[in-house]
Amino acid sequence: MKQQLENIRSQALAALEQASTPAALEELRVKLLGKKGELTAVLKQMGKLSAEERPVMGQLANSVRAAIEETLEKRKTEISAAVLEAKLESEAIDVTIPGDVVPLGHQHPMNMVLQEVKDIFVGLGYQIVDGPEVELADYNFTRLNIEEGHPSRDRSDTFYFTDDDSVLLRTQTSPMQIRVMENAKPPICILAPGRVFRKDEADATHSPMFHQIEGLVVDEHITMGDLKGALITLMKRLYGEDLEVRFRPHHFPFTEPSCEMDMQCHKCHGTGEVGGQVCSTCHGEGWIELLGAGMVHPKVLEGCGIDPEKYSGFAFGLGLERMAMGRLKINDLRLIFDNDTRFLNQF
Ligand code: 2U9
Repeated sequence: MKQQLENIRSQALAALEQASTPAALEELRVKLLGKKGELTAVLKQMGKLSAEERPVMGQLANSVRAAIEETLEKRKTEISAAVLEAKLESEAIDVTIPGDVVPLGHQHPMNMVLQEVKDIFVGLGYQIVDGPEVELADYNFTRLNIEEGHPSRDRSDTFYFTDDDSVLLRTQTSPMQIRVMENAKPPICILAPGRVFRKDEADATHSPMFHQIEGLVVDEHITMGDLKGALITLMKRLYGEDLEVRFRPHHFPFTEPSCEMDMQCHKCHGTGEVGGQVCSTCHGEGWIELLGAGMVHPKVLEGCGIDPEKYSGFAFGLGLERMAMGRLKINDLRLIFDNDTRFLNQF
């Protein structure tokens, strides 16, 4: 029995030293110390021993069990340290590896130009106003001195909601200025940017929805000189101080007198030709149309309860898409609405 116990001890210690996983250790513990284990099997034979041998073998058996338990504990600690070490090794993060680049978006080019124009006017003391896109024909046409039967009221040009043509998608942002004039006393100094809608087929220069920016200034002693000052300031800030502009007489029902403002063509510098050919940018005109403007018609002021004998005002309107096309050198309006990132990423 002594030999048996010694064999168990030496084989057990060797096996424990070789075990390399927690599962292998547990298997050995059951095999060596469990109820059906090798040591238990030997102890069961103790009864057969003489009274002198029993305590000696008992002591030996205990020391074998203690040696096995001690080695088991030692290996447990060693193996869990090795497992942790391997885990740390495999999960180590190399903080020097460059990160994945997340593509960042940016403002739509239309918004960039809108923001530029708004910033310029806020700097000049204008308030930005916003209003409904579904409007009354009264505000969109009548109050702006656009009489019944005027071509811009035509059903082929305007999106109406009602059979009596009284509710529509606004064709200009001007109804917003009427709403302000009805409710506020001069001085009025506002900028009304927004979406407008006209029944246009989409092509390189037309879209059924586009953006306008309109401005309105009403006070005592406002003159055409104030109008020119504001618009020349806007254009020089947008296009640079060297810009040459001109004002041409025009007609709008809501302003009197009315004018259009052109800038000198940046391609041909006003000559209308480049290298003996007709300039492709201004089609030989030498000038590029920028916006319309004028002194607010006395009838329009009066209709909003503002005395035209005491007050005068100027107004202007420009198409934002047209402005952005010139500013960003885009030749097809549809590019602005397509939202193709290959186009948008160029800005
Ligand atoms: C009120 C009184 C007058 C706004 C004006 C224009 C001239 C003009 C066009 C520019 C290009 C429309 O988008 S476009 O097609 N607009 O030429 N707009 S004066 O005049 C107003 C506005 C409101 C109460």
